[in-house]
Amino acid sequence: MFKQFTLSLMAGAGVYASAASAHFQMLYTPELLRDSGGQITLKLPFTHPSESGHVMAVDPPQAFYMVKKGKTTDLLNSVKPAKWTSASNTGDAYEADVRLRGLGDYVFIYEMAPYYEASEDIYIQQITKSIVNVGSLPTDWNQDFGLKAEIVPLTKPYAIYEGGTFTGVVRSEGEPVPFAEIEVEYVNYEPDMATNGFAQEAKIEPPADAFITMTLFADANGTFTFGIPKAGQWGFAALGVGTDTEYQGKELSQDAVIWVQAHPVN
Ligand SMILES: [Cu+2]
Repeated sequence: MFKQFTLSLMAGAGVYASAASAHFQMLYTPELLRDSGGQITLKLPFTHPSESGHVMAVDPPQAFYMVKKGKTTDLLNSVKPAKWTSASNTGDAYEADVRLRGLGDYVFIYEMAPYYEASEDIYIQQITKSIVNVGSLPTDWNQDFGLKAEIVPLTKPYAIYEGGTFTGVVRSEGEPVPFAEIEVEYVNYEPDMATNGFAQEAKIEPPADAFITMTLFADANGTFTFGIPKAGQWGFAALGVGTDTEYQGKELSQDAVIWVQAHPVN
C-alpha cells in the first residue's frame, strides 16, 4: 500500500525511481524451458521489471540474433514496434516472433541501441541474453560468445529450482571482469503476452527498497552466485563491463544482461 502510494507520487511529480530500481532490457517469453518448438513471441521492453516502472523508448536494436547448435540466425528483421504498459506509463517497445525448430538451446542475443538517461547524463546499452530450451536437450547454453559485455552462465539458466542458485561469469570479449557490479531484479509483475503489459498485482512484496534492485559483486574471477528465493524469471545486469565506454561524446555504460527462470518445487 505504502509503496503504491510513493510510486504514484513520484510518477505524478515526473520523478522516476532510478536510484531504487535498475534498467533492464527484457527479452521475455513466459517459458524458457519448453516441451516442443513452434512459434514463440519475445517481448522487448526496456523497463524496470521489479516494480513495473516506466517503459523507456529506445531506438531500434543494433543487433538481434539466435544461436542454435553453433549456427547463427539473424532476427533483426523480425523486430517490430510494440507498446508496453507498466504501472507508470505505456511506452514504445519492440517484440519479435520466432519459430523454434527441433530440440536444443536457442540462445537469443539482443543488443539494444544506446539509451540516453537524462537523470544521470549517460548512455546505457545492454547486451541481453536469454536462452530458451526445447525438450531438455542441452546444446549451446554455456557458450561464451565473446560479446563486448556478456554473462556466461555456469548454471543452466532454464533449469533452476526455486531455492536453488544461479552462477555466472561476467566477461568482456571472453575476458573475465573481476569484481563487476551486478544488479538483480525479479520479474515481479507477470507480463501479459496478450495485452502487452505488466500485471497490476505484484507476486512478492519486497520488505524494503533495498530488495527492489539487489546488488552483488563478482569475485576476482568475474564469477558470482545468487540464491533464487522464488520461482519466475530473474534478471542479472553487470554494469559498465563492456569494451565501449563512450557514445556521442558522453559516458556509456555497456552492460551485460542475462535472464534465468526458476521453477517451483512440487
Ligand atoms: Cu529508466
